[in-house]
Amino acid sequence: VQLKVPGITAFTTPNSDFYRVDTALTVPKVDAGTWRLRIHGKGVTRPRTYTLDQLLARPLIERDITLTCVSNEVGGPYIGNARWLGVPLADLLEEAGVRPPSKGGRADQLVARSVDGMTLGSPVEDVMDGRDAMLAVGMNGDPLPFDHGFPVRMLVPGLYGYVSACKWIEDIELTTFDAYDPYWVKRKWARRAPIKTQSRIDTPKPFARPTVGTVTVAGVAWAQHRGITRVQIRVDDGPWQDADLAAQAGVDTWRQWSYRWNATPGGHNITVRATDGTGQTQTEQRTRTIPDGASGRHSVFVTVT
Ligand SMILES: Nc1nc2c(c(=O)[nH]1)N[C@H]1C(S)=C(S)[C@@H](COP(=O)(O)O)O[C@H]1N2
Ligand SMILES: [Mo]
Repeated sequence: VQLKVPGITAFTTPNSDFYRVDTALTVPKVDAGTWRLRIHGKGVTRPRTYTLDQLLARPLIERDITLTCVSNEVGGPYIGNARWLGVPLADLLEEAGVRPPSKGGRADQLVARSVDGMTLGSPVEDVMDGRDAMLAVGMNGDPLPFDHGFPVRMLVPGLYGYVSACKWIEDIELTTFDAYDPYWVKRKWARRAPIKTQSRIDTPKPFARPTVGTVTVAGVAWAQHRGITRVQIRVDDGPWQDADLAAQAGVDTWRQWSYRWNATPGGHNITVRATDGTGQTQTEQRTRTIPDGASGRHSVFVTVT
């Protein structure tokens, strides 16, 4: 999964480098001993409250999942990939008596609340459709860092962070999209926000001055929960050329790619596009990040000397 190309983003993002996006002016320092998680609401026949020890005593899964912020611009840095250890969330919901809408459940929105009052809403259907939605307690072999939600955060592969990745979580309420708008939805962001297919050129950097000959163009592409099946590169107005893909870790992670370019003298624009596991190619249409994530293609301008 890791190509040996200088300048490419590491497949696994170290915890110390992992982007941080939240509204917390001071990071909550939750006492793990007194922390509780409550699950309640519409269609919950057996409301439950868990301690951290009770969660840790359950079977845990460990998965590579790439997290992305909806506010990430095309080519931007608000994306990271980690190996998360956690409790499967669908199991907890099933124990509480929750059924997804497709099986007659009355709640279509799961609202997660944090100790600092943030609210995030995810589709119950997505959380229970078999993907690795989890309550994460570990990140890259360490306990969850304070910055990333200690002691427990939620993760749902395929959804932007603001509709899935509640840090410092303490409450899960089953409700409907009609009945409740969480924090960012009240501020005009979309109710539902699956991650858009995207790709980024990590090397060469914008305005680099590589020398004539073979230049390795490389980067990452992501379409969480659909996977990446193809990445293509275009130089100036030339034809799209297939890049080489690194092995795919899974459909929920980004995928590295590289392309050996025979660089000729002068200024050149290099553009990337990715195709996801459903066969859809990333759109050329540029949109802003609000309301449901930026689309469009990343390109870099370089001068070959
Ligand atoms: N409690 C809380 N959880 C939160 C947020 C927040 O502001 N408060 N921000 C969300 C957003 S917008 C994103 S993109 C992810 C970022 O997670 P990270 O900071 O661990 O990268 O956390 C989500 N969970
Ligand atoms: Mo975000």
